[in-house]
Amino acid sequence: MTAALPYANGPVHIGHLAGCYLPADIYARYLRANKGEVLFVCGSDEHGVPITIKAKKEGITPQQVVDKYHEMMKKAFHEFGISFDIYSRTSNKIHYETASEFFKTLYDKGVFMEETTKQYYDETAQQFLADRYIVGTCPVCDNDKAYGDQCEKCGSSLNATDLKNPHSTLSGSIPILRETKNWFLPLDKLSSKIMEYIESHKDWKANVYGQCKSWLVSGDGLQPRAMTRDLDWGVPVPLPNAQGKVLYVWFDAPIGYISATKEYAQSIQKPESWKDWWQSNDSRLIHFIGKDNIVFHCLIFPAMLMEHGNYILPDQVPANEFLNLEGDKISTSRNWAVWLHEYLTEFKDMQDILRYTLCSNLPENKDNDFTWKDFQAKNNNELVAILGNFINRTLVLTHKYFEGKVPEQSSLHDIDQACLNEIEKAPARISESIEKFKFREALAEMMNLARAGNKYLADTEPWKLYGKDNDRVKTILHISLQLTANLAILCEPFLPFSAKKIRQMLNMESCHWDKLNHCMLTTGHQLGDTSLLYSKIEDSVIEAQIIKLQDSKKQNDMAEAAGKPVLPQKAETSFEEFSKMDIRTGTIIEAERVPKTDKLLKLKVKTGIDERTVVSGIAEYYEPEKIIGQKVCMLVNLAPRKIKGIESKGMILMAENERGELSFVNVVKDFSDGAVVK
Ligand code: B3M
Ligand code: ZN
Repeated sequence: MTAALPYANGPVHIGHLAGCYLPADIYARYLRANKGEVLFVCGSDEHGVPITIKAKKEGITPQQVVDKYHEMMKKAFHEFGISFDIYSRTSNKIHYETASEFFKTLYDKGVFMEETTKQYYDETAQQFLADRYIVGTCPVCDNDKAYGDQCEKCGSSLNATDLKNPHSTLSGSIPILRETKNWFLPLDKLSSKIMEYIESHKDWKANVYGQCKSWLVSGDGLQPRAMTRDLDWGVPVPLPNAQGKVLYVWFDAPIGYISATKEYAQSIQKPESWKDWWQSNDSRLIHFIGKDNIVFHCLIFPAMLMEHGNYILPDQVPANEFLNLEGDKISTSRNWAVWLHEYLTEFKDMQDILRYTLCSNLPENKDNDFTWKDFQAKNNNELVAILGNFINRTLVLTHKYFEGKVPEQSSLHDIDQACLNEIEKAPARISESIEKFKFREALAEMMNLARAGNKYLADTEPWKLYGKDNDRVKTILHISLQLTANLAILCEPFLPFSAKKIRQMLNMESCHWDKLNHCMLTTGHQLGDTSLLYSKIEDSVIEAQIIKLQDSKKQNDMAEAAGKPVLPQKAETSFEEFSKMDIRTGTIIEAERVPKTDKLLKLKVKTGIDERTVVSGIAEYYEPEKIIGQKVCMLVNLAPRKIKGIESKGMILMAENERGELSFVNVVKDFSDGAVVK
């Protein structure tokens, strides 16, 4: 199992977690508890233009950038309980060797086309502009911030020369084309093989399979793609006469999965055992990624593996869509994110609450939203009120009545039997969902078991029976404890920190899911000490986070406005043209919203000439009640227009700033209506 290697150019945020690391971790933990043999690898992606751009921005070397962020990400993942068997990095010696060897093998087999082509070159910066060094308009979707290798909006994989209006991100200048030699993977020729491979994976998630198919068949189909770059940061091309050239980051990065496995194999003193994972037919390769990485994992990497010949191919690629934050796209550059390392310090020992909120909102089939209010609600209404409440009541009552020893079960009522049935059915239900990569559904099934427990206690009310029917109390708590024991195991993939705590409170070991049943704890078993699993999150905590986000939005808007040039002057006009405009001062005397619109107000204005109706698009900035009596300037001889069925005669003049905010324009002296503006 792999999770996408994150670029070591910034810290991890919740979008990354929801995109692939959390689902991958749930799956890995599930497999370990069920199937036994799993290796979960990841590491930092330390090459490519994102790293060198960051280095330039921070005024440090690329190596310093990757050293900093590699350590930071590794630590944050670990503290969040992402259970990689190894977290490696692509600047490792073993990775250089593996990637070079892989390239050489393809080269020796004659897979590459060696071609001299024209590539963009920045004359100011004196370098070729690979990938993210160049931005322009996507030929597919018209996004004007597409990169030289990919459009992040529509997901198309691009060559820099496909972009319209290309310009250099280094100097802003318009690049020129200059000849250079590179090695291309002829995806066009491999297209039918790739198609056959994709066709054999109709079991993939619809979003993944659909994207792959559309790339294969739309437009001109797959095109040859350069696997080398004219750059000085990366794995050097292992050929003579290739000075100043490195492997394309998307060539070397997926090979990073293989080198990470090698590093792991060495660390357990079985250096050859990496082959058991990568070159053996009884192994299964699963890539967890975000949707922007689909093309590389489903088409290009498999093509590389096929052409190499000695590797198994990805069997599943459960890619997720994107997670938004408070309704807005998460953005590193705009600091619109919840950063994992910050969360971990601000919410000490609360990893599972974030894991729970993210898991229940995973963007499995479509983009989804994270909000702090929802985070609070998930904690207070679900973790505290259901899971925590059930377990706490069960344990506290057992300590209170039976000195913390599992009481014995006697004859069963229907309600007990129903509860035992729920316990029996839960593992299969959860497994089934996890195996289909439906983690939200799986989490809901796990919580349904806790809900069943909560309801069982509420219905049987053992606290009312104590002293009257102690056998009954014993049976009820016996069953509740068995349910708790099952939850301790079943919640582990989702909530590993809670699972550990529950096991400690129950004083029990972990076990495989096939050992689960309703007799996990023997009668008389001594429980450990009890403490609360979760506590309520107060409004003030959530408000502080929302304010933090709003602050970063304000800072961004200000920075954006400061950096935004004012609109250039319009083309020349004549006094004669201008004189045709009859602009007068006036006063708003009535104002109301135009029904079913967000922007429009219907105004009545005294113009000095008459009183007339004007429809004005200012409702986002002015409330109708507050503008009665407002002095305005108005173009009175504009041809009347019908807007939403209302005849509008004239136009109120407004000033608009760089953020699109509107302000009235009026005359500073107290002139009466009808004064001419000229
Ligand atoms: N580093 C892209 C990303 O972080 C890339 C993934 C590599 S996986 C082999 O989105
Ligand atoms: Zn696009």
